[in-house]
Amino acid sequence: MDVIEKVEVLVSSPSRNYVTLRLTTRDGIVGLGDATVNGRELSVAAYLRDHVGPLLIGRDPGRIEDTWQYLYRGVYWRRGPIGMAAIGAVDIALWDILGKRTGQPLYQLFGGRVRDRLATYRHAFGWDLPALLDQVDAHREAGFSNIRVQTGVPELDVVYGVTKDGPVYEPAGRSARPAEETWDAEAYLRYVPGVIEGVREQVGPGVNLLHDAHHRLTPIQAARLGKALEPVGLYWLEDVTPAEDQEALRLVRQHTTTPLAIGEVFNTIWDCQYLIENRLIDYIRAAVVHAGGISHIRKIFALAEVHGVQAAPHGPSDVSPISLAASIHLGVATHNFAIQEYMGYPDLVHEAFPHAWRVEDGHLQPGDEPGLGVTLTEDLHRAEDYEAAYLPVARRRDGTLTDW
Ligand code: EZ4
Ligand code: CO
Repeated sequence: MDVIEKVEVLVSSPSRNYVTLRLTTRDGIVGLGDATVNGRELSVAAYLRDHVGPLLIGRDPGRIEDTWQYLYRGVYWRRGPIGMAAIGAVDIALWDILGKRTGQPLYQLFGGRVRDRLATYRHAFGWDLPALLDQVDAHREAGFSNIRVQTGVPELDVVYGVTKDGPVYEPAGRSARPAEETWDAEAYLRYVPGVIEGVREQVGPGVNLLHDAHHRLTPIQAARLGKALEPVGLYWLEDVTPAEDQEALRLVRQHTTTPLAIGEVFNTIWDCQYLIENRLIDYIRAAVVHAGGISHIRKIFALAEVHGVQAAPHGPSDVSPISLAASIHLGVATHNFAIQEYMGYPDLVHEAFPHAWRVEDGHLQPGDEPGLGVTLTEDLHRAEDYEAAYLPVARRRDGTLTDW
């Protein structure tokens, strides 16, 4: 029996912060896991270093499910984003080790391919319709036919998903405190449907359009937006209301046939259970890293399959190329996996995490390297590069704190 001999937690910042777990076995097999929680990186790193790492030394890396249960059920104070990302990183790394030990890419260990290629969606944004259309066109020319469209709002200075200066949007800002943004739902609702209709008019019916409301609307506002967008025929409307108020989505559902997606902030199958079992959503957006790793998210996908809900994991730049790899392997091997978000990364991130997965003809491919097919470029993972970064906070016009 091989055993886990070394546990390393790397906090690094190849242009943005990442937390990476590296496990090495006595036989010299290396497994990588992603433990990044955007804006809370050091908490996961400490949880891994102080509490999880010491428990892993000497364990059989092949006992993946038992290790998951040990780290989850064996902890009285469980669940939550920090603990679940830490467990997720261990689980991803153990699957990586299994793949390397058996010489198989992970998708083979999940039962082999159910599809030739994995659909993905890209982000297009613009402060106004012409700027947004430029980005939509660029994605279409690059071969992508699923596009998330986010627009600025004239009455607001800052809007989620949109930057005024440059082609790259990154929500986390490097600063000692979160930036503060003003949010006005009525201003957003006055402007956004017209812009998305404008995009539809330009691109015609052959492009799937998505939109993310980022947990900011009340249930009845969300219902209004869903109804207003019905003529556009969205692929989905995402995160319309704060995700913890799950009954809110029943109200939205009663008013609109626009497909609903939610769940990027969910950590366990129990966060997803009510929405899935009651068929209140069409797509579950939990991510491998934030929902306890490969072993646990497979159970979420299986529950979703039973209830006709499709998997569509979160894939912003804060999900590292390691957990994106895990998601792509699952994506080609899971029947009800609809689409993988791919926000894309700065070049330095690709260099820091060389990966076998690739974009091909507007789709994702996992590659055929054993395990995840991701390695680390050691000298791009320097502890001294880490700098505190925060996601913004939002306030209404009267100063009340609201959901960002
Ligand atoms: O704001 O990942 O669908 N994507 C999103 C993301 C989230 C960030 C937060 O870290 O909502 O852009
Ligand atoms: Co989202």
